[in-house]
Amino acid sequence: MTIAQTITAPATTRTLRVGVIGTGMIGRDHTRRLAQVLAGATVTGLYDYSAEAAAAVQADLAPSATVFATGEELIASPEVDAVLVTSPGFTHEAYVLEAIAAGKPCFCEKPLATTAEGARRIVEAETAHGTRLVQVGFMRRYDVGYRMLKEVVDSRIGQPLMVHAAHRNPSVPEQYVTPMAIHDTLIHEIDVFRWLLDDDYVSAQVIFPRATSASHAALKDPQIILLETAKGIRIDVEVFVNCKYGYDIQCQVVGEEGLANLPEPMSITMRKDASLQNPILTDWKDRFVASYDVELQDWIAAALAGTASGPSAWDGYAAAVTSDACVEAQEADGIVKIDLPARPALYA
Ligand code: NAD
Ligand code: ISE
Repeated sequence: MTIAQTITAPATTRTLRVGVIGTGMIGRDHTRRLAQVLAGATVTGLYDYSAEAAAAVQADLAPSATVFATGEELIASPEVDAVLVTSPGFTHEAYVLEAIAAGKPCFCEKPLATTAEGARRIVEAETAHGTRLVQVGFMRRYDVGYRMLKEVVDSRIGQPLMVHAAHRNPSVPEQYVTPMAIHDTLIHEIDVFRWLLDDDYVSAQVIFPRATSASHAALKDPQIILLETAKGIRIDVEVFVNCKYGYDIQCQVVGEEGLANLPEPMSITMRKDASLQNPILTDWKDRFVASYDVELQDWIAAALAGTASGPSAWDGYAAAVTSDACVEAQEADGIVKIDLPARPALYA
């Protein structure tokens, strides 16, 4: 099997002029990609709530970009063909709606919106516009390991019956609270399993094991999320955001004829000091570094053609509906039903 994770330059000599809203951790990293790694794009606009943060990224990575006074001015600017939204989740909806109103392609980091209603408004605006403009930053769909896993799940292990998964972060900032385990962290699994299994969710439940001592009044850690799909597949995901030892993403799909595991990231095995050793990554930026490159190159190609591909606003909406149900399940002490309306033709 050959599944390459390569960057393909767009088939045009035009350059996409991108405005970046939110120049924090991932905004800076995506600006670096656009400015230094990928083909076909240049960063012409920057905006951050903190003027210093925008100025620092301008100085380090995009000296010819204009720093705008507001995100709205950036979106409206004739210097900006397409918009990259990397501000905090609660700000996404307004910026994405503004980009759609301006008819400009928009890459929005996850989550598309922090509530299902917010994501629904984006779906409605894009549907009214009539063509796709929005790509959501669900980069795992571009990860070579998940792509290899999907090929095996689709063709080699019979019908999938169960998925066992884990999403572990070594630690999280103090402001990370219990619901964030869902809409900040689990949201990656919520999206990637819809894509991997070609299925939608019908119910969710959350179980809290014994808490780690790194938990606090506003954070219960770890959590186990149980999802059920329309085809009857059962998924369990352990979210453990203070696991200490590393950044570890695990996924095993059990089918009726075999089982398949997500590959481990490539690393050197050492025999040393009377032990067999394999390093484990500690940062999500390194674990998915190539996927971010490929997803943004895909976005550039589609945006140059005036549209979007990859994970859609509908996928962002489906993830938001599921997230809302999981957050409800954190409180509900039982099973919460998930009801997704019919998918509009634009996203068929
Ligand atoms: P961050 O806090 O490091 O950066 C956010 C930046 O946005 C800050 O510089 C802040 O000043 C700025 N900001 C705040 N309010 C703003 C507003 N109203 N308008 C414009 N800018 C504003 O956060 P981050 O880790 O870079 O996360 C940003 C987004 O990216 C989040 O939605 C997060 O979930 C997502 N993210 C995705 C991944 C992934 O793996 N795909 C990884 C990390 C973060
Ligand atoms: C972060 O925002 C991400 O998106 C990372 O991929 C995830 O592992 C982490 O838990 C989130 O906080």
